[in-house]
Amino acid sequence: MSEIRHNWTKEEILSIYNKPMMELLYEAATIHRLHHDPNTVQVSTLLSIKTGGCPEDCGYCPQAARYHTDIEGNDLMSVQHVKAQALRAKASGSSRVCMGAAWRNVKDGPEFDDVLEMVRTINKLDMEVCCTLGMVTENQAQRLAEAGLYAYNHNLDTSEDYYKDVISTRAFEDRLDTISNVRKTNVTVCSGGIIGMGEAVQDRASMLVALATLDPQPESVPINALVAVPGTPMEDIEPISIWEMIRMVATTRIVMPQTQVRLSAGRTEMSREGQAMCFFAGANSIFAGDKLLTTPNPDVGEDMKMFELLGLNPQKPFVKKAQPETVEAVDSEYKSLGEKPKWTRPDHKIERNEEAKLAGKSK
Ligand code: SAM
Ligand code: DTB
Ligand code: SF4
Repeated sequence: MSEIRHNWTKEEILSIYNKPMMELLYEAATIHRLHHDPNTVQVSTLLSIKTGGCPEDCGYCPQAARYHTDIEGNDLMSVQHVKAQALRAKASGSSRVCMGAAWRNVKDGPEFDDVLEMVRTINKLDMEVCCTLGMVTENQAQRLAEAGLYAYNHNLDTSEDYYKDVISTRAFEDRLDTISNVRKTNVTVCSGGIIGMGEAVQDRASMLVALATLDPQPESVPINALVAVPGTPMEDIEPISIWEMIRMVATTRIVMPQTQVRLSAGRTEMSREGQAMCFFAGANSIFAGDKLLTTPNPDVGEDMKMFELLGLNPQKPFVKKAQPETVEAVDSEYKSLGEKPKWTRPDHKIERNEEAKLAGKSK
C-alpha cells in the first residue's frame, strides 16, 4: 500500500498533472491497483428531491433562481416517491442513491424531517444513502448520521481563489466548515469539484491540495466536467478536452489513493474510449440514469453495455465501510435546535453572474 500523505503542495500536484501522459497513466493505474479492484466501478443514482428556485448565484448552476434557464422546478418530493425511485435504481444495479436539493443550507423543520425519513427509508433498502443539501450545522449532520446517512456531498468545486469568480453568495470557507461539521459524525465525506469553468490548471491543483490535505481525506471525490447550460453565466464556455478529464482523474487518484474517484457530470460528451481511459486512470464510480440532477446523462442500458465491453462489475454496497444503523425519529438523541447559523454572504460583484441575471429581463 502506498502511504496517505496530507502535506501535498500545489507545485508537487502540478508536476504530477503535467507529466507525460503515459507516465501519468502508469503511475495512477499502479496506485489504483494497490488500493482498489480495477474491475469494479460503483454505480450511483442521483435523485433531485427539490429542483430549482435556489437563492444562491453559483455561476455554473441551472438551478439558481436568478438565472433564466429552462428547468422545471418543483417542491420537495414525497418519501413514497423517493422510495419508488430508489427501488428502481437498485433494480438497475445501483448501490448508492444521492439525493440533491437546490438549497443554500438545511433549515430545521418539516422539510428536513422528511429528508431524514427518506434517508431512513433508503438505508433500510440496504443501499448507501448520500445527500447533498447545501450547508449543514453539526447538529444537522448528527441528525442525518442518526437516520443512517452514509455520505454527505459538499463540493469545494474549484480553488479558493477562483471561487470568488464563480459564487458571491457564500465563501470557500463556508464549504470547509460544512465538511468539518460532517467529519464530526460517522458520515463519510464526498467532496470534489468541476473542471472546465474557465479556471487555470493551477486552480485545479489548488483544489486538489485543499482536498488532499484534509485529514482524513474525503472518502469520495467527484470530478465533474462543466455542463454549460443556456441561461447560466457559463453558457458560452467551451467544453474541455477528454485529456484534461483524464489528467484530473489520474492526479486525484495519485494524491488520494484510497478515495472513490467519481467520473461525474459530463459523460454524455465522452466516448467509451475516453471513459475507459478515466477508469484506467483510477475513476471507480459513475452516476447512472438518464438524468443527473437536471441535465442529461447516458442511458443506463448503454452504461451496462460499456461495463460488459470493459469487463467491469458494479460495486456492492457497504464494501468500504459498514452500513450505518438507522435510529427512528421517536428515538432520536439529537433534537432540532432551530439554529439560525451565520453562513457568510460576501456579495461581491461577479460580472458574468450579473449579466446572466439581467439577460432574461430584456428577452
Ligand atoms: N445545493 C447544494 C450545493 O450546492 O452544495 C447541492 C446541490 S448542487 C447542484 C451539487 C453539485 O452539483 C455542485 O456542487 C456542483 O459541483 C454540481 N453541479 C451543479 N451544476 C453543475 C453543472 N452545470 N456542471 C457540472 N456540475 C454541476
Ligand atoms: C456531484 O459532484 N455531481 C453531481 C452530484 N455531485 C450531486 C451533480 C451534477 C449536477 C450536474 C448538473 C445538473 O444535472 O443539474
Ligand atoms: Fe444552489 Fe447548489 Fe445550484 Fe449553487 S450549486 S445554485 S447552491 S443548487
